Amino acid sequence: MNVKNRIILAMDLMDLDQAISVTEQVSDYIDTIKIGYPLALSQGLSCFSKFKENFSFNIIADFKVADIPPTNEKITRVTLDAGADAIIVHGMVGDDSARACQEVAENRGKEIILLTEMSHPGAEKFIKPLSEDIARMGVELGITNYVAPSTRLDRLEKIRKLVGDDSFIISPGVGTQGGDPKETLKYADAIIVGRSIYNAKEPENAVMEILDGIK
Ligand code: FNU
Repeated sequence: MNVKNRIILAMDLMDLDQAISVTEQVSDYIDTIKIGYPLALSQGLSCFSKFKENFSFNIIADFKVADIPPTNEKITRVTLDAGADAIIVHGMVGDDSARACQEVAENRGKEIILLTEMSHPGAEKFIKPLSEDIARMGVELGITNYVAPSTRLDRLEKIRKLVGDDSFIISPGVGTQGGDPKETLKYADAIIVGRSIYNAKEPENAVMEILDGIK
């Protein structure tokens, strides 16, 4: 995975025109966008092709796929065939469910990204105690892309150690959730940033400030 300037834009605005307009304002600095349920459920999966038409960006579908293998297979197939280049998959549902997504992606020359530990406070209770095992499972499955939190750097560092330096870690929680871009990039390959960019008065300046900070 290659991410320009190590910043992934989390586009959770729910109006397509607004989402495209904000993305346009930062398109000199960004080439990877993460689209999740807020935009995809409001606008339909066709929003992937709309973004592809407007920008030559890589699209990560943040659908946190977490179902039985046959359902995971269908969700991954329809998402990747709609134009996403990669899909985020929950690790907590086990290796058979993750493998179902992995097979679909591999058949299409696309990628899955395994979610190990989430960034919000509630993740401490159930996901955090499991996240190291989830990372180990990912390594056993040969998965090379991971999501790990920027809000708990000790956990991000631990997950980096488990998945190895050759794996690609993308890290949400930067900015509004409290994570620091530069510190996060000591362990992650790219940061995921949403509200601090798309809610900024001047999204381009917000990106440039982050870029200054991570130099
Ligand atoms: P922002 N996201 C997250 N934490 O925040 N996919 C996770 O553990 C995770 C995510 C997403 O806070 C979240 O849904 F696995 O506005 C949102 O799209 O910068 C983005 O990352 C963070 O947005």
